[in-house]
Amino acid sequence: MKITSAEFVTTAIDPAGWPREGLPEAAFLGRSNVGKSSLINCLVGRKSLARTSSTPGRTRALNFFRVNGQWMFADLPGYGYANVSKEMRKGWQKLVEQYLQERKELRVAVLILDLRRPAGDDERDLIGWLSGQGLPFLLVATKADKLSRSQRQKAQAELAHGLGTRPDQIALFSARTREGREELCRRLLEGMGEKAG
Ligand SMILES: Nc1nc2c(ncn2[C@@H]2O[C@H](COP(=O)(O)OP(=O)(O)OP(=O)(O)O)[C@@H](O)[C@H]2O)c(=O)[nH]1
Ligand SMILES: [Mg+2]
Repeated sequence: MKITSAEFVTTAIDPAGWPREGLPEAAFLGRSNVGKSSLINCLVGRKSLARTSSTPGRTRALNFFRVNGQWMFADLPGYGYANVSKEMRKGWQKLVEQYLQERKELRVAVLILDLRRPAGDDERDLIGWLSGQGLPFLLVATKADKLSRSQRQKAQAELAHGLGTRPDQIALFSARTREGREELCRRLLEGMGEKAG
């Protein structure tokens, strides 16, 4: 199964704004500016479906995209951006936690990491929390293009160590070179209950 179409559905600031089409859904989450929107654009083969920005914290609401008329992708706001007030941070956290807890259509979460940055408490907490919820999740380290082959392996091992996972549980990805795209598509669609083919 290939991704052949994708369209923006809606932006939601609370549950009342979530789409009600009942399509199986994948959520993309991770630290602010890690490359969530770029990864979605790369997966669906569109340059600017999900908005990207060099200003961290750009995505402040949930954005939903219908893919192949069959699935929904949710681009979640980034967490952990230092330069915002406590109030704003709480608002984001609430938005994301509520979504992850209450969204019935959610089949799989994609936790996006920066291959060059060690995992922090935010990432460990999130993984612990997703595991606790029993929600399947994929770990993806993006911006792989910024490292050489030998640097990558080391970075992947370090990231895995910091997360308490095996290195091979972290898929390498680059929105710039599209490396890792096919593999992620396959695992993602599998996660949503679609046989890869
Ligand atoms: N070299 C490289 N740059 C990337 C890659 N992915 C994203 N970027 C850059 O990283 C910056 C942030 O990307 P976004 O996709 O907007 O990140 P985001 O996680 O959606 O950010 P927020 O919505 O603000 O949380 C942009 O300048 C992108 O061009 C990648 O794979 N390689
Ligand atoms: Mg974004």
